Amino acid sequence: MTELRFPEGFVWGAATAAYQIEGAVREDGRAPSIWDTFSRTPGKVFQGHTGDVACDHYHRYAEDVALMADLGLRAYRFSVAWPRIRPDGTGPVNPHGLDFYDRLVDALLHRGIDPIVTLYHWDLPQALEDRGGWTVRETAEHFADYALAVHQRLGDRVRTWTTLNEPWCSAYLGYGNGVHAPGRQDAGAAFRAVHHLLLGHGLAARALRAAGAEVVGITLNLADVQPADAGSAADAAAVRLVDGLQNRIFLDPLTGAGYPDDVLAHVGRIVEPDFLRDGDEKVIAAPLDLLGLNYYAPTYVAGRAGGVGSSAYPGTEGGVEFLPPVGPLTDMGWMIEPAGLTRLLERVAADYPGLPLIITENGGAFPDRNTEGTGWVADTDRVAYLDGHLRAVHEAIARGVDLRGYLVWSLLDNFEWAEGYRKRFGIVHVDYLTQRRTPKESARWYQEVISRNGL
Ligand code: PNW
Repeated sequence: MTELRFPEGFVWGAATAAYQIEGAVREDGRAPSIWDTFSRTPGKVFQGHTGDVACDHYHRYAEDVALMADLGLRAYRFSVAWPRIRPDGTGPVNPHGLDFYDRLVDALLHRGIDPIVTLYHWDLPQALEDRGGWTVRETAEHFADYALAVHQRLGDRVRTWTTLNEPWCSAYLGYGNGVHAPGRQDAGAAFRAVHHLLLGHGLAARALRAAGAEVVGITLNLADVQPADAGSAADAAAVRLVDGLQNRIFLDPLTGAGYPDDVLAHVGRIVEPDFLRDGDEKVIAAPLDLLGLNYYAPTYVAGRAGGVGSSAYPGTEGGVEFLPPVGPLTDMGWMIEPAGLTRLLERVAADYPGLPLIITENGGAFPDRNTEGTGWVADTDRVAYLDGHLRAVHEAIARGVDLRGYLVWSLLDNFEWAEGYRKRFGIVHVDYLTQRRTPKESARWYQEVISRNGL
């Protein structure tokens, strides 16, 4: 294969999220989040798994940072647990919660690893959910207050701040179909949540900027939506609807264009949009320095009367058919299609020009082999997945997309939300009985990619 080199200064890193790795859910003043509550609710998470211990990263962060340094990571994306910082959501800031991230940031900087902070990766304080969660406006205001508290402590050392991770998941899976915490099943609530998440982003972005944050961004899980039949008008209409619900509903208001008319009309058929207020769109359009994209798999749809639709896309029932994924698939049952990443990057760059992009998550769940005794974890499938997607990334850059970096999901095997620990995304294997970390073949491969700045 021809050698592919990446641009000078391309950011190579890995990503994680607080609830998925930290454990220590009752330590140093942390209060429950919606994921503590949800994971304790029978039937919600595979075999009742919880994040109580997870990778015990809260206690083993120093070892984990050493591992990152060994792999040569230039950047590490982690999330701050809101319930550690403001345990009851509205009361005083908990300095002990901030202490942990203080230590983590220092450890990263000591190793020359650039910290990329995510302020919200789904662990809303339960106390705020009890007051209505993301369906109420106050949560957006509390989020901005919390963001500022974190910035006050870490802002002298952290350059890059992202507000939300994947608000699509928080809103549609958390409030729409209930597959994620808080497990509500109400399409109207999902759209309320979309708006308040965006508003929270805007308020926090403004506050962070005013406090001197250098780079302010957000991470979205945009979809590469493709028609079953490229010549079909019905399929094109289905693509437009799903694209509206997953991509344009976030991208358009974030970039100053406001909510698209077709999306507003669709939402208006499901819920009275009394939560939209004058001036909100201006807040949401706070200047962005960076847009993080998470990409795993493409979405193929057809427009079909009576199509079953998807509970994850309110209002698609009866008109849209989501095509079953076709192989090869990951352990999540997600299609492996690197070309979708190139298409997505080119589309975002074309329709929302001038916005620097970074891949904040990409990776695959695969079963590991040969973990016994040898100290070697063979994950050839993951190496192939990452290699294919990095080639796709390189192609997008070659076509002119302003892509600044790539963060693999994930550094460690971890708590994969409703799937619990049975799905492994890590480039480093975690033995949950001993908490032993073993870099997989993919970690060694990635180390090589980073050191050569290329494939
Ligand atoms: C993302 N979907 O979640 C999250 O940001 C990570 O925390 C997670 O571990 C990773 O991707 C792998 O799942 C998603 O149903 C969860 O489309 C579900 C979906 C997409 C992303």
